Amino acid sequence: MGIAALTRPVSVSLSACELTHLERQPIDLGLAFQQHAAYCQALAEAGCQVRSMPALPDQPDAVFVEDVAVVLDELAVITRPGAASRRPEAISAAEALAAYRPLETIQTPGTLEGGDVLRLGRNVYVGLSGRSNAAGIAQFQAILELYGYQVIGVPVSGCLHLKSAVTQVAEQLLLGNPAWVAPEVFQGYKWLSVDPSEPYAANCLWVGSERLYPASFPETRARLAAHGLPVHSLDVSELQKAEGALTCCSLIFAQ
Ligand code: CIR
Repeated sequence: MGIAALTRPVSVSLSACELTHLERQPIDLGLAFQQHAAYCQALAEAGCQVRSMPALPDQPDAVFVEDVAVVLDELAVITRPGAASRRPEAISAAEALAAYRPLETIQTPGTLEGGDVLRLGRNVYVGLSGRSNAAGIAQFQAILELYGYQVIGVPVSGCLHLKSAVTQVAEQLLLGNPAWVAPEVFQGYKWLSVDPSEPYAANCLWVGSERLYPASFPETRARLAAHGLPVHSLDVSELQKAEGALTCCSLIFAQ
C-alpha cells in the first residue's frame, strides 16, 4: 500500500484567481511554477507517488485541487465549489479519480470545498464557511454516514476554509488559529496555537514521513520544533498571494 498525491500544474491564468481575504498582488508566474515543482518534489521525498492531472489553463485556481474532491479510503466525493468560477475544475477531478474510487457528487444547491474538510479518524469536520453551505454539508453527511463516518459541521470565520484555521500535525495534535475556529470543537486532541503574528500559519501538510510547511511562518515553525515536530520548509509565496496554502495543492490518499 502506497500514498498517491494527485496534483495539477499552475495555470497560466493564476493571476485572475479568486481572492476573498487578500488584496490582489502581482504574481510571478515563473516563480509560481518553480515553487509548485519544489512542492511536488517534496511530496515525492515524503513517500508519495505524485501524479499530475491535466493542466486547465483557463481555470485560474485549478492548481488548488484539494477543493474539488474529498478522497477517503472507501470513496471519493466530488464537490460543488462555493466559488462558481471553480466548478468546471471538478469535472476533470472526477475523470481522474474514477480510476481510484467509486464517486459520489455534491449537488445543487449544496456547496462544499475540500479545504473545509478535516478528517480525524472516523470523524470528519467540515467548515461552515463562505464556500461550504449547510445543504452541502448535509449531503456530505448523508453520503459519509453510509460508510460509518461522523460528519461534524464547524463554524469558521475570518478565513477562507476550515483548514486555513486548523490542520493535524501529529497523531494527537492540531495546529490552529483560535481566532478563526474554536479549539474545543475537536474533542480528544491537543491544540497548539499559531504565533499571533502569523494568523495564516495553521496550514501544515503532514504526509508520509514529512510535514511540509510554508517558509514564511518562522515563529510558528519554532513552536512546532519545540514540540519535537521539525518541518520541511517550502517557499510558496506566489501560491499564498492566490490565497492558497500547502494542503490545497494535492489530493492525498492510500492506493
Ligand atoms: C480560491 O479562492 O478558491 C483560491 N484562490 C484559493 C484556494 C485555496 N484552497 C485551499 O486552501 N484549500
